[in-house]
Amino acid sequence: MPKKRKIRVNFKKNRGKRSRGGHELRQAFEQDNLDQLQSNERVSGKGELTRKRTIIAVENEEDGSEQIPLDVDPERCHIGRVLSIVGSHQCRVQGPDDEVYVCAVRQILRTLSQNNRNAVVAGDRVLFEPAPGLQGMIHRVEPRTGTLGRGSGRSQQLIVANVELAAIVIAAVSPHFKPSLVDRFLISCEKGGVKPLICINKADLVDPREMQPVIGQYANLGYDVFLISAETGAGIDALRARILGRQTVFSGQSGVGKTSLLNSIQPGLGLKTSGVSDDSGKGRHTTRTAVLKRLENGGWVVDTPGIRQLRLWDVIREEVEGFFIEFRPFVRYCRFPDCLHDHEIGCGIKAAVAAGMISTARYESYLKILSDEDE
Ligand SMILES: Nc1nc2c(ncn2[C@@H]2O[C@H](COP(=O)(O)OP(=O)(O)OP(=O)(O)O)[C@@H](O)[C@H]2O)c(=O)[nH]1
Ligand SMILES: [Mg+2]
Ligand SMILES: [Zn+2]
Repeated sequence: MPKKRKIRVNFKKNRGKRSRGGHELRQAFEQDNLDQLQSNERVSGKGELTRKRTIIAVENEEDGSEQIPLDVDPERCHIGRVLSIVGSHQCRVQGPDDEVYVCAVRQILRTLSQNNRNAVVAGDRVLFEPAPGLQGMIHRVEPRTGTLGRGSGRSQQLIVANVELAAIVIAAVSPHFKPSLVDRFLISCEKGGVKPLICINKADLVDPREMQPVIGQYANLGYDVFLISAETGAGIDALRARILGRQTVFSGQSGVGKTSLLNSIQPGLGLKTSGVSDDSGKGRHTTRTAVLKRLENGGWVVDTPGIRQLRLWDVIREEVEGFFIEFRPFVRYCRFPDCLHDHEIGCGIKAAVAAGMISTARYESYLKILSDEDE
């Protein structure tokens, strides 16, 4: 039996305000709410008029998301894909007619999401009601699969939804490669049900042999590794073939060349790029929001803003070892069943590191994640 939850929501708090666009749809929508309001107004004990209505949300058993009844005729709606979020209240949605609609989000969807920022995210499939002038209103967000998220304050922030692959991009030279950032990405991918690909860009700036230890480390763990150059095009064909017909998010530090890679994979995307600033060796945060682009031979790619650090969400200390697959055979040699492989004596993991059977870089990265420390 799907779980049901009654939600009391405030009735259109902003009802009195003039909507900026003021288009017909919004007016019709507000009129509907006014009609329902008559039967929902109550005087509370304090003598104030409270305007609330009860909505029954039904939980989706698969992903725990909640669905609420539509108060619009589904015939008037279309299914679209969220290309990007614009400001705090709107998004660009590609409709079935390939037009791009600037849509607002129904207030109840914001109320439902624990974190308003996740009410609608890039990559979402949504039911929206189009309005004149390529505008629209989003009434429902379809259940999400394949998400990439991070901790932000006291909640999770979803970077993108409905992707199958995540290209974790690092640079062979600058900006400096942070192993624990990559390992955090790998964990976030596993939690979100996304398959990671490791992309080492700027291969033109190094002797490929120098990259062998990093390539070997991730390849041995079973991950696909690509040594590529957006500049010369080396390795791009193989990466393009791998993501053909798939939904792939490109993520990593600022300045590693995510956007350059996408322009190289599909010349003509024309996404904006810029250099790494000399003084700090850091990127310039050229890409500001996640943007979906359709590949001409099938599939979608998502360019995302560079991130400095990735706080994991919903991972407790005891769980971290489970994401380091190469630790598994050695855990049973730990003296204490609850060993965190940190300061404990008689630790099978530390013995394996000392014997060269687990890479020191991965073990150090494990310790950093365990103590929630950055690079
Ligand atoms: N030598 C070399 N430079 C590259 C390569 N790929 C990208 N660059 C340069 O690296 C700089 C940053 O590239 P971007 O594509 O803007 O990096 P980004 O990862 O999208 O950065 P953000 O949008 O800030 O997150 C630019 O100056 C690019 O020209 C490459 O393969 N080789
Ligand atoms: Mg970029
Ligand atoms: Zn141990």
